[in-house]
Amino acid sequence: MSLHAFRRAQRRSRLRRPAALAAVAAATLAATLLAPSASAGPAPALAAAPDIPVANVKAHLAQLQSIATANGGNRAHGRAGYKASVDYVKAKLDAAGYTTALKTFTYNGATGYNLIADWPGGDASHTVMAGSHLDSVTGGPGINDNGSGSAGILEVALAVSRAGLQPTKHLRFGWWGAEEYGMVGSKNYVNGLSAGERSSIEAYLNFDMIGSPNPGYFVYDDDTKLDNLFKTYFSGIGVATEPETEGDGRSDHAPFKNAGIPVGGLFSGADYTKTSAQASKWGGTAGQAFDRCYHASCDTSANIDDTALDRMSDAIAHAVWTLGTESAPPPGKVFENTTAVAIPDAGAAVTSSITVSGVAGNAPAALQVGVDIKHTWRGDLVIDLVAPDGSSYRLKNSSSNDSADNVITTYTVNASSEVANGTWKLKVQDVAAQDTGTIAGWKLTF
Ligand code: DTR
Ligand code: CA
Ligand code: ZN
Ligand code: ZN
Repeated sequence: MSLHAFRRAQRRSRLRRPAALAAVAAATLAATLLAPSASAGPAPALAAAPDIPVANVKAHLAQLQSIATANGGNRAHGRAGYKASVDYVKAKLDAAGYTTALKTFTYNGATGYNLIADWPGGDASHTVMAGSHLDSVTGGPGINDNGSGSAGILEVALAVSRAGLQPTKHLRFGWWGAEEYGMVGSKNYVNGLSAGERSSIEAYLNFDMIGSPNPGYFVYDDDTKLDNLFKTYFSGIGVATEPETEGDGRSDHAPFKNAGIPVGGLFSGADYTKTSAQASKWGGTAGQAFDRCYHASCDTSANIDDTALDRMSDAIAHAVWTLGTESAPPPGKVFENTTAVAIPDAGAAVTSSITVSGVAGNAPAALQVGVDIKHTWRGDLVIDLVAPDGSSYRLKNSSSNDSADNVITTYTVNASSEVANGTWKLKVQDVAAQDTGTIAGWKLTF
């Protein structure tokens, strides 16, 4: 192996996620699927979200528990219990009037499944999405992790149907496969989105563990608007919350965030220990994990706190109703350049220009800069926005350990001190040897 290839292999191997995966056993019983309940006839859309009956959520969990029990004790990727779980959720949604799609992928020699359900109607260019991973670990039924999130969003989706909700925005729900192996299903979904499909998803809400037996109330802190939406809801019902700060890469919101999509979500805690300060505000047991059965065989339907599951499910409904019925913002003026520009490896900066006209006054304080750069090892890249008067705004610094490919995202720039009309430039420089790429296109939205 040449030094060049060795260096590249070394750089790449440094960040690989160890994935010692058990062989997939095949012997299973066919799970008996319940006849899906007939959804109530359409009712007038409700202004505010309805209460989500926690008994309904627990009934879904009972079904997932039965499926695991009938299939070797788990609902893991590549096992019959996972596919039976998908079939159960899909049947409920089909009966409730959703447009469902089963998207397959392969991981570790086994077929994985993502289930996507679209509620017909709403402006598809403004899509609000809620998702949960449906797979368990191989070592248990995964009722809290993550039957709870899966059942919570399922019941909210069914409540949308029961209400005959006619949202201004398009509602989409997703159940992910193989999260436990590194967000494999959700990464596959996001990577399969076109630039237009990506930019149409204006919020992705993730729910992974929402019924922990010694619960906390954690709100993802990745996006101010979505963060505040949940914090305000919980303070309205007198429940204190804390930011979820365990790290962005811990669940299926990560691929969406990496693609520049605003993300939010809720979490009731896993293997970390509840402090006495947390116990004083939330109840439960200090010095004990939020979920002592995390990734264990005891993560059964008995491993759920009903109050947490109820509150979290109601919060999900509140978010879906609120975001889904917001009036869509007036479309901004978009200027785009889709001429490819090659980026020389470890070479001089290159630019791509957009001439803006017909926009009065200065650029906005939240100028949207959509970037589509195809480039392996994106850590090599430094990216700047250059205003017509030559002022430069740093969008991305280089990084020695960002091994991911491509920069496909939307930056928000406070360009309010710049006159809008004139020629704007996207300036890109590859500052490290070996990997190369191209500016595929970029756009400005005023
Ligand atoms: N990684 C998730 C559980 C998990 C652990 N920390 C967080 C933070 C935010 C969401 C989820 C999690 C799993 O094991 O599925
Ligand atoms: Ca409820
Ligand atoms: Zn897990
Ligand atoms: Zn999980």
